[in-house]
Amino acid sequence: MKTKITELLGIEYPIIQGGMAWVAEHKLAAAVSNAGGLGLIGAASAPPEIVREEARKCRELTDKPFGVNIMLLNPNADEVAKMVVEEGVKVVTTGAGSPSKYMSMWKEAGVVVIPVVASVAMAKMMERAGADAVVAEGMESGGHIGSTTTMALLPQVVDAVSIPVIGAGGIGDGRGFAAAYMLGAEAVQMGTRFVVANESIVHENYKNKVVKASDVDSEVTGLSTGHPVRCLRNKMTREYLKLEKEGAEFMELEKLTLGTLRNAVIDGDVVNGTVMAGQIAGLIKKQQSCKEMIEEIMTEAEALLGNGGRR
Ligand code: TUI
Repeated sequence: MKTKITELLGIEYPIIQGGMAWVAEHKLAAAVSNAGGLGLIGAASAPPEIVREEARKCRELTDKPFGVNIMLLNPNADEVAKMVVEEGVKVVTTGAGSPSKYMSMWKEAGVVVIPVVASVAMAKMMERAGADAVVAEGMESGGHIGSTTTMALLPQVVDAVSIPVIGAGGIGDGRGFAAAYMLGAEAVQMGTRFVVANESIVHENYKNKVVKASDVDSEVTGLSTGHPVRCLRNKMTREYLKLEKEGAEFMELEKLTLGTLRNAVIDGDVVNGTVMAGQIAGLIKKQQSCKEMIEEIMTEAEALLGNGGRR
């Protein structure tokens, strides 16, 4: 399936893997790229040298294009932004803020820049700043989110900008792909489905929690602090939401979440840890290779789209 995004990125299928903190390391990114999608390394809060190593290891595992996601709340974001240029990374996506100040450096280096946005205003700003495409991410997504759903956000962003738009948030299978395509997306980005991939290094406890989740098992913490984060309900979210309701201070809430994504992803603490996942977790029932996932999604989507988008 050819779209503006497969052409722009030189990839086979219009499927991008989200740049998830701790989860999106080189093995997952390389597996997605080798399967014909675009794999991303999530720089999250890692120091630049670690991200550099990850990019180098990814290049050893694939000769296909891959990218790096830069989380703009990262205090090391400036250094990571320079590092991607030094390493010749071809694609950069950004999250949780505006990458405007890096844009000229990246464009001069020939990097394809794809900011993740959660609003029409931000999408327009990114187009003006020179972005090659944007990911319109709805609040169904796991992790740090905006406040508009994918169904409402995606077509409004598509109408507001001339650059290609990638849909994200709540997409987990071929039906979701086809729906996003119908709303004008040139590709989709998925996170939660890839969390449970065979090639994902995520702890088995975390994968099991995603596979067992139902449609109503996620919560949004941090609405009061300005950093809303969607994750699966557990002891941590119950305590967090209770404290938040009681009007707890920012620092008291921070104590509950600091370092706890790592505890969940790496150590498998799904009780006190932060188990970031999207609302689509309820749809994700099996662990497969990235190749199987991508082929299954594309086969289903192409059948639906070839049939006027009806099941
Ligand atoms: O960035 C994400 N998802 C993330 S980042 C992350 S790490 C983290 N952990 C705890 C607290 C905060 C972050 C986990 N998941 N998705 C992309 C995304 N970007 N979603 C929403 C946005 C966004 C929000 C505001 C993009 C731009 C924006 O602009 C605000 C501004 O600067 O004007």
